[in-house]
Amino acid sequence: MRIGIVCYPTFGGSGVVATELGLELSKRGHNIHFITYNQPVRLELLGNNVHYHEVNVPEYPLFHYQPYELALSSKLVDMVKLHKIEVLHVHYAIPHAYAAYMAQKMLQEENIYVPIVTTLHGTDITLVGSHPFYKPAVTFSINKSDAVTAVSQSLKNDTLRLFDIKQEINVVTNFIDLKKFKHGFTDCQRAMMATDDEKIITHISNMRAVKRIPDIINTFYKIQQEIPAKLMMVGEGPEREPAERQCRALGISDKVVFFGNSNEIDRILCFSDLFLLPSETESFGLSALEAMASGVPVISSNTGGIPEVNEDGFSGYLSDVGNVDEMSKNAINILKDDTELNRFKTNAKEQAAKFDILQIVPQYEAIYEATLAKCLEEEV
Ligand code: GMT
Repeated sequence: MRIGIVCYPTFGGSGVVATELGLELSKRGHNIHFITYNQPVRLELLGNNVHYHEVNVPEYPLFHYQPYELALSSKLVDMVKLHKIEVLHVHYAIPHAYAAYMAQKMLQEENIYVPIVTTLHGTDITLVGSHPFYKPAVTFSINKSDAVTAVSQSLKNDTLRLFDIKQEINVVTNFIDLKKFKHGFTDCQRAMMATDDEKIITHISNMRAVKRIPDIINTFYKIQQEIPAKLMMVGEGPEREPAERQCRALGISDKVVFFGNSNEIDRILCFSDLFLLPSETESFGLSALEAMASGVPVISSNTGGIPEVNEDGFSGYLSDVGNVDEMSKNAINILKDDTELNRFKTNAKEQAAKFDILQIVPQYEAIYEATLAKCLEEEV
């Protein structure tokens, strides 16, 4: 199948999922066309059946806002025609589902029908999409998609609660390429980050308010009072600077490393003992799944789709949003005893195995096939 994938090319989870999906589909013989404004960060290798088409939005001084949706829909029209793309799979509803619908309409004028599969990822529904500024357009473009998927049951429920949806929503969970983690890093170089008696605690995100970065620092502050530890903060975002200030105020700057964005997530997870994800809302928590696949237990909030990923008392612990006391107690319980820590590490791997890419990608293939078949049937 020739599949066009539209996504954000950044370090955010939706872009990572879209890229890993495209790469796996290409290994399964499909022809993949990534159409976005930059080469996706996890897309290192282009080849015979993995292509990248850049969407350019030339600056024009008249425009206060440069019209990306317009440029994207025009590019989609051109790429569908040029490469005979059969399905467009758009990740994150805003503005991708909307732009894809416009492209579909333009192509219909030339008697070409390209079905649209929209995958909802989280904040496109829970934070941004449900804002009155965007809601009519988001509702419209979800309803006009030929197939819709959500990355967790919780996100499906939120979508049905927040929008007037006439479409069926299929839950296709996020996934992990277990092979990569099995044969991942063995040479962690842990000694570069901490002494033998120190535990390593990690957080990875785009450091927006929704991630509750102050809770991470406060949880770590309590942990390090009981157990020698270091905190690895990975990612960039508006909450990074305030977090650095918070560490200085608490006198723990020498125990906290801010990495910025990193393409070496597997190396960092390889030397981590515990992962923190206390988010306000989280449709899935891909970063927690990546941690678990590396054998790192997760201390998280119990919000949104996280309980579908992290099993309380097995792969880690879940607490109410903001309950820093409980999160730090749970963390200390896991970290203080090596037998307990190793049990949680093994469990985390076992839990992650439920989300193996090999189980999930066929679900997307089946959706593409069913959507194409339905469109062909309607044409006849
Ligand atoms: O919030 C992020 O970290 C980025 C955002 C995105 O769309 O890039 O993540 C959302 O999609 C991820 C992939 O499906 C999910 O794992 C995240 O839970 C979700 N974020 C939120 O719901 C806050």
